[in-house]
Amino acid sequence: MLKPTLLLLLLLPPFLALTTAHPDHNPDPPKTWAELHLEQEHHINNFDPGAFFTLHDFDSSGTWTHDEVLRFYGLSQPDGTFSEETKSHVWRTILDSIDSDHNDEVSMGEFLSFSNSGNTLPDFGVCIAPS
Ligand SMILES: [Ca+2]
Ligand SMILES: [Ca+2]
Repeated sequence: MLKPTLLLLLLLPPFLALTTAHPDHNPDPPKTWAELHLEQEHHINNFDPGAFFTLHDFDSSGTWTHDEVLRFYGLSQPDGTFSEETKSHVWRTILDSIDSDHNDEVSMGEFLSFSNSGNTLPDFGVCIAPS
């Protein structure tokens, strides 16, 4: 049987690692674009695909359309910051990877099966939109 002090020593290292870690140092695997987006834009720290979908279905239609996807990627500024080519590339990439029934919209079911297969939304390097 272990003595209490030995037990404490065995438990100590992970505890120390947690408490002494520098706040800016993140030992977790790199976050996905969607996780970062939720944190930075919506202050939500636990990624949930269903919640993510609903949050960005701006008109509550049950699907993501071209405009909604461009909007949450921060590409919908009217000032011409992003070229039509970039926008179309983003939209085609999303459709190609998620729109399994090819109706040019992304449904909640399509996004959930995309996420549940271990896929994450691509980072196009165009976000995060300035607040
Ligand atoms: Ca919608
Ligand atoms: Ca679809």
